[in-house]
Amino acid sequence: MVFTKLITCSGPVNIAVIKYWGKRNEELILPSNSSLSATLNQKELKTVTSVMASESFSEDRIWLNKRYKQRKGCHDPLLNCKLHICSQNNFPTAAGLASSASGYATLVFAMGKLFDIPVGELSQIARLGSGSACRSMFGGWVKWEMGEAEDGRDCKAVQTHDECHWPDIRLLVLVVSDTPKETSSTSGMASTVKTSELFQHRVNHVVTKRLGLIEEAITQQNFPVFAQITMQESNQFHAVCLDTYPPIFYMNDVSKSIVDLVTQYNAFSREIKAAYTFDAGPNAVIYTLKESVAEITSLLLHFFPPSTQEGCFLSASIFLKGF
Ligand code: 2P0
Repeated sequence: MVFTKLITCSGPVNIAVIKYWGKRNEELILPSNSSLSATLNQKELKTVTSVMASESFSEDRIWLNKRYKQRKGCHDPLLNCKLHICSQNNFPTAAGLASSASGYATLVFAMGKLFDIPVGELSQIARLGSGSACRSMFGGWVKWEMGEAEDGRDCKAVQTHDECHWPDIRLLVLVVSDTPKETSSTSGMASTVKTSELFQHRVNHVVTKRLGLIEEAITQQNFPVFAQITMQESNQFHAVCLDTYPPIFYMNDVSKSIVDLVTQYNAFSREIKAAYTFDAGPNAVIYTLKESVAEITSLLLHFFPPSTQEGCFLSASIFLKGF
């Protein structure tokens, strides 16, 4: 009889409010600073991955969004099997929407099930695929602690607050462009570490302070404080990219218009009711509260009507359960 086993899993995207950018060890994927994110629910954005192990396969194969990718083998010595992996995102891949996080997290989770790896070890394995993937292994609010050990044993993701903690928080995802970015996160952050002085200032004097403040704001469900830090973090991350030599630009003119719109909305409201954040791409994520979703959505639709292709509203409502 030929041994065959198939596992299919889906996994979530996470959106950082304290950004990971820069590694102190590229091989072990040890970050230069700790980071913090929220894991989205899987109603709108997710990766679905199937892994099939079979003695009848002659080689390992992987398909990403229906395209066959040439890969080196990942032969498992325990089973005399080759693997066929099929992974699909229901959102733009490599456009700064954390596709590598959900992609690797889901793959590692599926492999873990296939080979009976204890769940507790999976986050650290996911990190080796893509740093931010370790945060997608948990639901709710997740901190990736940079740790101090050289071998990375204390570098791990932990849930700080569960998915029920702040029921009124919402995310709006605005797809500004679905074309893959020009500079990958991996090469971009390596270049930043080598060349940016602002990056040194950030990791030595800024991130730890902000991490403490935002964790407290989340605990207290203090949206204005949470939102201000979120926007300052996004701004500093992109400033660090600009301070990299040669500079890296992830935001475009539409992204900047979204920053303006949120800034004016908050000024007009006389309180901070929305926070933008941008990752390694032009697409925007807006954190807000349930009570403001309708107002912000109508503003966004007015200024960025979907028909013009310049920013389109994609999803609301945050997360729950990692898997
Ligand atoms: C984050 N980003 O914290 C930050 C903000 C992008 C900007 O994590 O080299 O794709 O595979 O570890 O995980 C993107 O980094 O990079 C990222 P690698 P990864 O979400």
